[in-house]
Amino acid sequence: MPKVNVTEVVLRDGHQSLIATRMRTEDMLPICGELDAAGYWSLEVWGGATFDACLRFLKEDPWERLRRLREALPKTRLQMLLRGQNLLGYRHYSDDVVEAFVERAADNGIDVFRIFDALNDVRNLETAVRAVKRTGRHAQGAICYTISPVHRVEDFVALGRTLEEMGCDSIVVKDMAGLLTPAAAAELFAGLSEAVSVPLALHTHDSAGVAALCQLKAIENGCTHIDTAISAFSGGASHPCTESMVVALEGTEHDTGLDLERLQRIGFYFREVRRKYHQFESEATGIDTRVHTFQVPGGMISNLYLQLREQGALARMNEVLAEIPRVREDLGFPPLVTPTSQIVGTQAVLNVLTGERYKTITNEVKLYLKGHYGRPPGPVNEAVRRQAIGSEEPIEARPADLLRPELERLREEIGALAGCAEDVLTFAMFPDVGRRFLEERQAGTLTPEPLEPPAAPAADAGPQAAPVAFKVTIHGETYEIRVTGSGHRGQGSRPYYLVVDGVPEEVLV
Ligand code: PYR
Repeated sequence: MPKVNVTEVVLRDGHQSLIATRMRTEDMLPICGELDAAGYWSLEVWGGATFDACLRFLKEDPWERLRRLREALPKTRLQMLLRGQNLLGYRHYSDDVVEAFVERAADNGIDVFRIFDALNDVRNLETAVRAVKRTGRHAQGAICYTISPVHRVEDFVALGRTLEEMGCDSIVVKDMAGLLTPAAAAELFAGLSEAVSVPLALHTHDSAGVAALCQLKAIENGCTHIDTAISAFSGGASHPCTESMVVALEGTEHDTGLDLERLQRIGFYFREVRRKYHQFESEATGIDTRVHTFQVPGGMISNLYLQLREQGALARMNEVLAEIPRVREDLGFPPLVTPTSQIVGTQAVLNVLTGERYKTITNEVKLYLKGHYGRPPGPVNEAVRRQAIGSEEPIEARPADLLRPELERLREEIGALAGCAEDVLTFAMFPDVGRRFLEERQAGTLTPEPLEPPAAPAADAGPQAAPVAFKVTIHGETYEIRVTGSGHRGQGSRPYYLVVDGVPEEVLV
């Protein structure tokens, strides 16, 4: 038995973090034979943003994707990321929708449900965990890791104990922003492994470039399951590299037991796949330690970048980054993950662009302050709360207790467009996008967003194919280079005249 079990995330979080969740099923299926034979503990293949991206951009039925992956991956556990009572959407759904969703996901092929709540409010996990246990599948409870004056190691350890008491089969530390440091990982896992007896996993992003070090320290302190992404989709906003972790642990008491050569073949396959999606490459692909300055996850920085660019306000980026921790503090230090990252990020943008903090307050911030997302981790700013919701008292109840069963109404509303229970759930989670998808499917007009022609692989460039524009990274700095002179590759030391950041330079090749 391998001492450290590996969950491969390339088919979910790897491409969600690096190419805006755009990988199509057609690029997953050809490599499934190798993935299935690799001996992974599980493959994360579904959930998170993949469901939305399938409907909105790829025009694929996410349920059909799951069934096809299940068929192509008969031996390996299939895993999904579930946003607790938010399922795969951005608001709370009623319990009957959560129960039906879990039941259908299990029936279509999910073995392991990783369940988190952005506020670590366990009341938002209860229904999903119970529903998973009813199906007999593996319920993995998540601790959303963050740093703040109200998040102490002992609180995370206590949360771990609660998750175990709720019946979770394992517990994952979900470091979605890549905020862990090796020392913090060691302390946290030492505490958790003393407090609970279920297996412990670590999911961390490499935004600051220290994720592999964190995994090693976690493993040395009782973590037995790690999430990694195959090389082509690893690093930066994504995860530690699978092959590297296998090499690092090989021959030690923590050996993963995975076959490196097979992983290398898988890595090369995905290298080619990634080229196809070059138009979606995130701004936050590389290492960015600003996550430790602003506690802003890499994916959120790239979203903000796009939002501000669209509004011609890119120059305000640093002000927005500085505003995010202030809004977060006003809201009682929520961990930044879906949906709180969107709630805090949008309010921070408004606070900066309107020129006055909280002049305009989003509906989501109002709902948050009314308690409809759950209990904030720390005290909220009373003045902001008054400004947002006046004298209204926040609710004390579990938010979903205020929601009436809605499945029957949704079934009636979508009517004949839904061919099965799965279609009703698609509509339940995404009323607009889901309905449009079902209508287009019925009309036979589903058309995926177009892909730009692939970037030519280096091997395709023949000896005469001198590039006219390319990027060069020197000591970590990337230069846009345009060739302005003449010359042919392979002709000894003829000079190329390059423009490096606007300055022509002569280089010998
Ligand atoms: C998601 O909710 O999609 C994350 O990856 C956290």
